[in-house]
Amino acid sequence: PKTIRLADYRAPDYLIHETHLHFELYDDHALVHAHLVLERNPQLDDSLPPLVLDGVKLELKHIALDDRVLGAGEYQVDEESLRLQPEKNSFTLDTTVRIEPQNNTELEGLYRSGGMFCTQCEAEGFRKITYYLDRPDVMSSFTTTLSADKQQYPVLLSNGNKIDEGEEGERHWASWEDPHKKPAYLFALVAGDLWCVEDSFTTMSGREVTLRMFVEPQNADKCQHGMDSLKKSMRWDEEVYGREYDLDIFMIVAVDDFNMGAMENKGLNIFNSSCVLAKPENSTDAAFQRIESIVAHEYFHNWSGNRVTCRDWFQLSLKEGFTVFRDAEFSADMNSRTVKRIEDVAYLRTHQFAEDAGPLAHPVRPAEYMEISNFYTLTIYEKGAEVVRMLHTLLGAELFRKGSDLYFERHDGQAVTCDDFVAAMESVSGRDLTRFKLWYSQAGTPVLQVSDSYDAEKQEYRLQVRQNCPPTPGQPVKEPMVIPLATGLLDAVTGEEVRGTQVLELTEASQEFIFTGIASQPLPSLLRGFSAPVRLEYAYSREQLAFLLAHDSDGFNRWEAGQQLAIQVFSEALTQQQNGQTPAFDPQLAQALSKVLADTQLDEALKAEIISLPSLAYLLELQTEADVANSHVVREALRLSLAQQLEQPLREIYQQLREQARATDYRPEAGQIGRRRLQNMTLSYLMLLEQDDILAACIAQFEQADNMTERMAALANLVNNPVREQAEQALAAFEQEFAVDPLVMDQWFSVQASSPLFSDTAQIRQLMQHPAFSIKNPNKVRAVLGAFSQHNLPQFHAADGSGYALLAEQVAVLDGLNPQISARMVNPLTRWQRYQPRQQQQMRAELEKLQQLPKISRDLFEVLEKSLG
Ligand code: HT7
Ligand code: ZN
Repeated sequence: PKTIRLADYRAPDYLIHETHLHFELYDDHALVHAHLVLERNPQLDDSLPPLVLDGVKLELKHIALDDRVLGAGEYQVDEESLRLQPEKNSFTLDTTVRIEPQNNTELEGLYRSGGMFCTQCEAEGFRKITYYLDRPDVMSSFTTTLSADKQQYPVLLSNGNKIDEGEEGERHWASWEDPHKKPAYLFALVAGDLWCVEDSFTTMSGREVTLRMFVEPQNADKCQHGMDSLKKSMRWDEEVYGREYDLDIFMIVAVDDFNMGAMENKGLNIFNSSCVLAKPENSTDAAFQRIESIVAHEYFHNWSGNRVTCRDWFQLSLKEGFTVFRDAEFSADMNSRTVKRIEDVAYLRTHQFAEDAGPLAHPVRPAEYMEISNFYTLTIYEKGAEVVRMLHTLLGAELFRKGSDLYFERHDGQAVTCDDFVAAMESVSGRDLTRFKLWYSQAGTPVLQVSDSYDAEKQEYRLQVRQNCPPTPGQPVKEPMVIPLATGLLDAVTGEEVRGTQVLELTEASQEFIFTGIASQPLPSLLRGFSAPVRLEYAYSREQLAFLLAHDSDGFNRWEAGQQLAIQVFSEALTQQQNGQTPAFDPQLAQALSKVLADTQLDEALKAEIISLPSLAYLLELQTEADVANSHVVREALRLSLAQQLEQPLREIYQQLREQARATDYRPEAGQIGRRRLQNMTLSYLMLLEQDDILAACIAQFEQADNMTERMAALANLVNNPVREQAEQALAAFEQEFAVDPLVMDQWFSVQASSPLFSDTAQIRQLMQHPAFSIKNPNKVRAVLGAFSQHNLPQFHAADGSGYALLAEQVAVLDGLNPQISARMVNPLTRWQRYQPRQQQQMRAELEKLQQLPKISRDLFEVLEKSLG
């Protein structure tokens, strides 16, 4: 496979002004007729180079240039393209291709999911539908006609507005017109026997927009939350960004087989059913919140992605980073801002920092790739969002909004770059952001080393800050970045704030900041709200961390202080365990947490976050050589020790919250979600005590709760309990009740696969034999293999290497079916250098075996090559 480089970007030789498509859909094939109106790109010279259209797995049936059918010698077709020689500046091209959606297991292009036809064109799926200039800077108007069997496919959808429809015997057809020019990756069609839920939205200028959700009939009762989320998103984008929806209809379709979460096709969003369907009895709070944020994310793309799109795929974070920032702010406004930030930062630090420190590290704007599907990464999405957040912090909310208004105004209808986005921010602020843009081109997570000194005589407090960024593949040396360091100062005795949050701007490798008029040695609260995606090093003592946990006015930093305290206590015990001693835990942690539990000012959601220990994955990420087995043992021992020391308050809180839950009708709103989270967190601690009354309470919660959040938490606790029998009984009851619902069965799979006590590799193999499992369905693969390799770390890293072998063997199978998924699933093996020598060897061996696959995909090839070096 060849490497594509940003430096090689060239404007397209030809433009496509109009695209007229006609799809004839049949059970065993589809015919795609395309009529394209093309022109030599007027911005280039007036030569007529060959027209090279992208096309993959297409059987060409007909081709005509300006209505003249071409003879065999007049065009060339290979595995990836169709080449011909135009004779005029402006011309039309007609093609007909035959494709087989029913055999498309890659879920890219036109494929079948259950009984319906659907499409996924981002990034380069359109070329699997018809010959085209499949690149985002070619924007065209589209009309689409679909014809299919009337009974089997009563619903026929595409982008834009329906302009005509009709019937012909057993078949019918519908024509759609999209008034907005768009790149091919935003094209979509759907045909199926679908139930429609309808609502409407009045935009800020008073236009009425029809909202429709299309789902399989059995899911008709799971649409309300998605629809509510959509309306909230539409209102929020008007209020916060001044963005109004621009078509008369907005449609969402739920499909069961989907490689990612959802897709923002113009006017016709297609969703993985797990990311849009929910009802309280079947879906957890986490699912409700995920749906709210994904519906918002896809809707927000209508401006940040669709109206203003990317010039090329190197600019992917232009739309994804900005849109993740927008959806995070939306979720923060709809729920608890602090908790949302905590969740996002925990995720970023565990997973994106790991990516940025490994062999697959790449900048937010990569300079090269082999397979673009591999670049839908945490760096592009989550770090990209942090980069936008830093701009927001540096400019302030008002200027940032002006910058975003200018960006949309300047570039409406265009395909642009990350530089254009930053340029708009420069224009409105008058700032030179050249150095800031290093965030787009330099990979790796910067480390901030902070030290301080206090001069009582001068009443001066000084912060010394050094920054450095470790080498990453292809980037051995880094330049200093612009880093906003939000800082507050606390009185070290009373805990009162002596300096409110101030954003210190780092621009040099080493800098000093002086605070004057400080009456006594303060305690710094650094990187408030996680104002930059960096690793912060400051030598806090445990007492200081406990103090910050009790007093910091910044909720995020209170949580962070608790996490850092827990990390210190854990690390000390881990060293003891590694040296053959019994780990002992500093009681300061339990003392600090007991104060948190007793604090009547703190809300339940934040309490739940604060008493949660850092995940095993994060604790491993912090180690130079990850010691999975000992870390798991010590973390579990620490959890038990906390449960023992905090038993009384934990019991009281659990009982009170469970009572409250029983007395209240379930609603997925922030207050209730926080209370349930704390309730379930206290239960998981208490279950470690292995006491009969607690077990009975857990079983009662499982059996009696009217919502999936409480049921699933109880089930997870039973599955993670040493007595297998109870777990099996609960799992059997659950399976019987929910066997018909694939989304609930995904949770059933995942709760088992994630549990180190319940599932070793033999159990995982058994799960894969279950009739509800299918290797062709990405949700099932994620629920079993994803959960096993990412959440069940002790078993995945089993000493005999069986976890690695199982994953690699399944990746090989997947690669023949769905390369996007195989390249994602292999990820846990790719950071083999992080582990102990024996594990390194075992992981490497599996990766090397995969490299020998006779028909390896480009997706998997690229990941393996980067990982093995
Ligand atoms: N923009 C969408 C990306 C996407 C995707 C990419 C590659 C393969 C399959 C895909 N499905 C959706 C989703 C988003 O970020 O909103
Ligand atoms: Zn997106």
